[in-house]
Amino acid sequence: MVLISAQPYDYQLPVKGLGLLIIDMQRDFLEPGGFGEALGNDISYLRQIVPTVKQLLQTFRSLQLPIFHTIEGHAPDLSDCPNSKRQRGRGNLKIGDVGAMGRILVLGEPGNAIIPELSPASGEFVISKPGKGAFCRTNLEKLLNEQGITHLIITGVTTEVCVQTTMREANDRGIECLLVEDATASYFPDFKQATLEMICAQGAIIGWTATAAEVLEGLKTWQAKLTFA
Ligand code: TIU
Repeated sequence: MVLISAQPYDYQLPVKGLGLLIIDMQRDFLEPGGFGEALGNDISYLRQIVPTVKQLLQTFRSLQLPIFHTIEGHAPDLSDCPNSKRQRGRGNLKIGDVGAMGRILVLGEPGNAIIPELSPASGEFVISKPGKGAFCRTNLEKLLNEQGITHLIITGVTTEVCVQTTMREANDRGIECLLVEDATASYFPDFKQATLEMICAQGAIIGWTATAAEVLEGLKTWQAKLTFA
């Protein structure tokens, strides 16, 4: 049995069925002129996690484990964007308006791309999603089933919006989820902290949290066990 030292108690790694989920590390949220900034947010908090997410991405690649990237975005005709979502924020720029990186939160626009540091490699899955949760109107559930995924290590932005919503959706589908504390970020540090605490409260009601170092340590042991099994 291989364990990751985690909150609220150790997370057990499976022999098979582990995947990495990277949520919405796209220019819209992390770069100036995108949706995040249009909503009045300070994007600098989000940039801080990039090296840590990259380290996890490279580790999962080296272990040849499945990797899933999500992108929040809408069809160019906005047919998948509820008017309620479009009207929120009351910023200068709404979803679909032309911003510094093309149309805000529209699929295929320059701002909708995953940041270059974390660009998906061939063989990795990219799921575009119209909602905050990655299971809403996507094929993610089918894809995870096809890949035999039972356990997800989760990273990305923002902690209390798309990450938490997705983790709750995954948990309800029976997936054992661990959110990496220093590989997720919010525009609001207090919201991030509260999210980490509420996820693992009540004996891991939604799942586990651990640092990237704890996850990497667990994966090292996991690899060694499999190699010599
Ligand atoms: N605004 C905000 O905090 N987040 C989003 O709109 N989407 C995601 O969290 N990806």
